[in-house]
Amino acid sequence: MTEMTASEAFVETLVAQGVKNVFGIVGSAFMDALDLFPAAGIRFLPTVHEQGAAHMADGYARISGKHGVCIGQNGPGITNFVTGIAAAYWAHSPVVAITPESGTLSMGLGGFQETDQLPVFSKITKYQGHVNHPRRMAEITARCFDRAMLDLGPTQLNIPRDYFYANHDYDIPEPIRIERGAGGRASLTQAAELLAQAKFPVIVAGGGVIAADGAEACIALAELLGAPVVTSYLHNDSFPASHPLWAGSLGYQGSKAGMKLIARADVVLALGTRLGPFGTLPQHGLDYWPRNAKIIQIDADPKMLGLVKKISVGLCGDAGEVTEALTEALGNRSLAGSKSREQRLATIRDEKAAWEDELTRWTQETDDFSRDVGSDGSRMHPRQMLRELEHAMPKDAMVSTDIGNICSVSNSYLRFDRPRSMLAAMSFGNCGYAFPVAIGAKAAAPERPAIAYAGDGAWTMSFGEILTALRENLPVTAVVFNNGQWGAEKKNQVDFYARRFVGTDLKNPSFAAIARAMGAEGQVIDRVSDVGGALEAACRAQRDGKTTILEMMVTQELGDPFRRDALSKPKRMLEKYSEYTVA
Ligand SMILES: Cc1ncc(C[n+]2csc(CCOP(=O)(O)OP(=O)(O)O)c2C)c(N)n1
Ligand SMILES: [Mg+2]
Repeated sequence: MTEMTASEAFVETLVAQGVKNVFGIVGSAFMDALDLFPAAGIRFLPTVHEQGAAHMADGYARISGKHGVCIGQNGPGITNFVTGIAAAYWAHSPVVAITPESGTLSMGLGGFQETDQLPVFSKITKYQGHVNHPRRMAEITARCFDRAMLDLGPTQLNIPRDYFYANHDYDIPEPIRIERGAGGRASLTQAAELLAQAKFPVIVAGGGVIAADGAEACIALAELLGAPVVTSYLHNDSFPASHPLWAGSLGYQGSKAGMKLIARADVVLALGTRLGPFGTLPQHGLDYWPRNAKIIQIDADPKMLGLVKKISVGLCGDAGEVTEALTEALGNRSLAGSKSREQRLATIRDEKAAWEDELTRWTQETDDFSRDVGSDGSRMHPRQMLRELEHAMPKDAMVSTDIGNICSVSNSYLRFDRPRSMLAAMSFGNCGYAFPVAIGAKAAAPERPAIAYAGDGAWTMSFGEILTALRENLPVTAVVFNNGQWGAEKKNQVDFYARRFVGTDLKNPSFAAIARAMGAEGQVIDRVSDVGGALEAACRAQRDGKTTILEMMVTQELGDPFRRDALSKPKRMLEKYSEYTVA
């Protein structure tokens, strides 16, 4: 035990947990601790908005595999975190949100910047630590960091602001990191048995493979089985796209090849994925989920096992270690799928070739609305632009994607060879996600190009963070799809509301000019032939510290909608609304 102030105990615990970067906006509530950050070797990265800080912490965590940390002023600074923390929750990011609170002596009196901060985060955190006595500062701080890693998700560290000022004897806890292990023995044997009997095994590689650094193990097992590997929704980086067994991603705007292959599976090995409902919905008119297949599911969180899809065997463990154990267990068994291995490899090749061919020919959308609005010759067809971006993408790029129609269509064109490369808004699906996340990613890996894809609507929610990229020397590239509309939502009005557009048209300024005015590089691109070169140049410019906004002028055509499953044809009962149906 050493006598120190609570601020010192807090900062020393951060140091013990390996914290090097903290995102946030300055506030009196934690200034006594903030004052020590430089001496403790912790960089404070001021952002434009606390939502941006939470997203940056998320991007930082997902790229580095370490904690992402954000902090803000009690009350409004903390409520500004909410969307970012909710997104991190569904991305399984070990983010620690440090939330200084009103002082204990005024709490409940409705003083200044007061709100009850624990209920706000209760459903979007894995653990909430409340420092209920200054003497517990180090203990509870450490627990929030330990639990974020243990449960892989955000935790909240709530600290009454007056508690920074005490002094006591403190022990700074060592971080607790547990080995998750390879799951139960009996279940492993059962799983190995099912895989050995499988005639057409298919692997779904999810975020758990990335979190466990289990990509190599996944490749080894896939090769042993001769099994195609599909990646789970928006985890396109969980299996290398250049590998012959890669079959692309499931879910919205995913790979038809992957969907057709998994439809044929008799055994599915779901590795580190909760098989989320949105990520397994029918797509491209394909209801591909193999209802009669045996499903083996592996997840670090036992509560995910069998939650969404019916399973035959559930294994709670580390996706990498379970996979290694399965490979070992299968090493000395004969595999029923061996006989058809060559045939299966040929099927994988054929399905992939057919899908690539279809993507190459799919240069524009062909529904009536897209035909009506897609012929503006001064603008690019989104799919052609996305294909060019794909071809020009640097090998080591980190790409974050927002929520929107074009960002979603990009799913088919985003391929990666290394894990920790794709950062999408995942199942929380908030607009305004991608750009701050790319800045956080850059802080974690300054040597890699960081690229954000964002629609124009989402961009206007987030472009203020250009200032953070510039001020903190975290150069990134934003690719902004300027189609003058909240396209993804407009698509619903096209399909269900007879093109009655309410609130979906956007009148835009020049985003490139705004970027330049803010001190970044800004470029307008309206020819497909310029796309690849512009992306390459912008990524190169990151090495010279330059942040570039590429404003892509695209037509208003729209790909398939997000939620065909969730909308119904409008029904009207009142006479005055009788015309408000589908034409
Ligand atoms: C914070 C937030 N607000 C609203 C929505 C609903 N929403 C989903 S997609 C979308 C439109 C996105 O438009 P844009 O960013 O311009 O991309 P586009 O669809 O035009 O490609 C909206 C408003 C959301 N997902 N998140
Ligand atoms: Mg748009």
